[in-house]
Amino acid sequence: MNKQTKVWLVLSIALSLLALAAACGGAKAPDTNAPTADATAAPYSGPTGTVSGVISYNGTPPAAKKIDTTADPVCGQKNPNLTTDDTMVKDGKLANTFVYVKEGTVEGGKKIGDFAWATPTSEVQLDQNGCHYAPHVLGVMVNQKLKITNSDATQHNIHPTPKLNQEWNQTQANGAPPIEKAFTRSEVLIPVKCNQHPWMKAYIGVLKHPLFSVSSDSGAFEIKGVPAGKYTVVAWREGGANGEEKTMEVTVPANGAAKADFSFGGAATSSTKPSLQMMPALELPVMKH
Ligand SMILES: [Cu+2]
Repeated sequence: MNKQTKVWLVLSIALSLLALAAACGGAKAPDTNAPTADATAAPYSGPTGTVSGVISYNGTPPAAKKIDTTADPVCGQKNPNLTTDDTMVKDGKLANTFVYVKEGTVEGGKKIGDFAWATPTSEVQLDQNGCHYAPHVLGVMVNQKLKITNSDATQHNIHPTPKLNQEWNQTQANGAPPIEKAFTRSEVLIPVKCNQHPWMKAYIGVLKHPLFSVSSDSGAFEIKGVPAGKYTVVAWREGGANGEEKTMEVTVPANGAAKADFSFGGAATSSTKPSLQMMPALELPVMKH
């Protein structure tokens, strides 16, 4: 055996031992079930802009109907003028429209889902007051805490009916402590009913990013902190079996603003399509904390 052969022999034995040590637990085998984007996902740190607009309602909105509350006198006592709240229009502007960034490309070519979006530590509140859900339409991030309170002297039974998340219903008596829940998957939107009062309705949009908003009583909405880029923005409102949605392409400039005015109602419904409620809004990697 010459000197060169000896060196090779020693080297290959050393390498074999190293490989063996790694296989025996020194190095961890890659977890094939882990979302691939998770390992590299970092928070977005580039320039952002806003998406804002006003939601209009064309034509005469359906008149609010008085709700018969005789089934629960407590509701009638506290809220004698309880009316339907599915179409809230003031001066031609529509409230309770859920607007969100659905998909698109961040400047530089990445997607919204390539970034890690931290779950807010703040909770979102859903109150039952006057046998009515307030707010009527709301958004939360995946795994963000939803705090449900009962401000009424009667019992409610909160019952979300999701298609992608876990369904549950829970009784909340007068004076009972808040119920805290969270949704683990993105879903736009989850209808919420009350098993005690059939007229009570709320809608919860669940997203893996914070780029959503709900139009106010004046129809206005604003989504802040949108990474500069090009996106499809969706406006959803309740109505029909699964709601009604409209989409718009917007370009968000760095440190600038993009306008996204939508209109519903009236004759201008040709571009309206039924919302595919079972479709996840945007699948982003699951974030670890
Ligand atoms: Cu109720």
